[in-house]
Amino acid sequence: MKFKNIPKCFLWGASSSAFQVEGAYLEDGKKLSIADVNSLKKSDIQMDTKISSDMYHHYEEDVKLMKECGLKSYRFSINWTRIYPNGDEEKPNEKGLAFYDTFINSLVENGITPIVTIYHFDQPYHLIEKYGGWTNEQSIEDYFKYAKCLIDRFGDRVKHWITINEQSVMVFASHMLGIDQTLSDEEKYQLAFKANLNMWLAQAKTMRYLKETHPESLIGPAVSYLTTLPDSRKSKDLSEARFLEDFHSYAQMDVAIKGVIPQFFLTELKKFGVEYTLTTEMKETLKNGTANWCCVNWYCTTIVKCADENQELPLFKRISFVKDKELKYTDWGWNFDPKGLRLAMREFMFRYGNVPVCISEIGWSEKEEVVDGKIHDVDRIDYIEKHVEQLDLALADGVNIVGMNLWSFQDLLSVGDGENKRYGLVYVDFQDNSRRRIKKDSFTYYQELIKKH
Ligand code: BGP
Repeated sequence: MKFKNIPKCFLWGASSSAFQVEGAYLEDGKKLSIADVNSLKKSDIQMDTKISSDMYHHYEEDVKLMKECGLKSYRFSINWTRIYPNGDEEKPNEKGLAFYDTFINSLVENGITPIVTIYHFDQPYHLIEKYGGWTNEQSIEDYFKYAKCLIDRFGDRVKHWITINEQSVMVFASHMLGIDQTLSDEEKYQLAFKANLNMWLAQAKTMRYLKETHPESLIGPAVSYLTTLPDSRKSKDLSEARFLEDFHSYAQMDVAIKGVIPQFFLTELKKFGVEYTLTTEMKETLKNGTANWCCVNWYCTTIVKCADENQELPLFKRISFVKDKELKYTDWGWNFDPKGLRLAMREFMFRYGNVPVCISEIGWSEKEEVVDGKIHDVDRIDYIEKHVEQLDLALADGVNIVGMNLWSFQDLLSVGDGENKRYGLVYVDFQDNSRRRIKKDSFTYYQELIKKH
């Protein structure tokens, strides 16, 4: 299939994050992150971060495969604990920086644009033990020191930056921030939303710094973009569906792009028992450090109905989630609903005009087996094709979409579901110590798609 509206400069890419793909979890000075700690708690039931896809030792082979596939971009994250193993050191770990230097160079040499996520769920665990991680304002400085170090070191070659991956996901799944899960819901929300504000401030400082030092570069968050549909035509369902999008996704984009926390967010926050005291300095930090592009992670649509009309309740007590029997779902409950993507893209344009938007994650998960040396992932191919079709239509609608990075390039460790939930264009044999790679049928499909465009 050839699509008409996709520009030649489109970043056809793929995506991953450090703790999900690298392995080498204590090598070359690296220490534990909260993502490692949470994964190690499940080591008896599923794969953990110790080896995962072992990209740390396979990156040359992987870059070769990326080049063969024709990728124009590769979105990956830097493992915070390779650079600042404890998070509070004065000087970075040179071995960690050297690893990413080599990796970034090999991407650039092969004509692949690096898209770098500064922080993807992996704050150094030491900072959580020491002062409660993001719930403490000191995190703002520790993150900024780390982000600045990356920008200073790699900014000559990296022109596409992502500050924080899926902040609102971490706030609601607050074990990802290291928040004690035995606390009451109210206590957890207090801490998680405090962390939310600290992350916004840290991000704003970083965006300002990048724009001042590298004005030609792009920087913004990767927002978990929920396209939420109402279960019925009733206005109570529609308004709660909209509200979930606003609260979960657009509040994050508003703060990053407009530099202001929207009032609807602050009003809703009170229902969680949380109130922000915003100083003039904080407001200025947000206003002076805004994004000049926005990345979004988009997988499927979400369907909700109003469960309780009492508007005094916090959002998650007012809604319930619904499954549409007519849609296809993965084994993990994520639907196949490509038209939702065009809706999302158009809505982005109506809110933020011509700000460039990049899909930083999109993908289809399956349990897969090798049969006669091959993996026939027909559903993934169908998923890619139908979603690119919708992107093409969104481009025709005028949305400034600059790229699409499939989650994921090679199979990796799923955040919640271990190794059986595979997303890759490249199969990784997790039973085999050498982590053998095999190209799936979707690899060839994507390769041809890129070539045609
Ligand atoms: C996003 C995360 C990724 C990735 C993906 C799939 O929320 O940014 O890190 O894991 O979702 O989710 P899962 O791994 O739970 O299948």
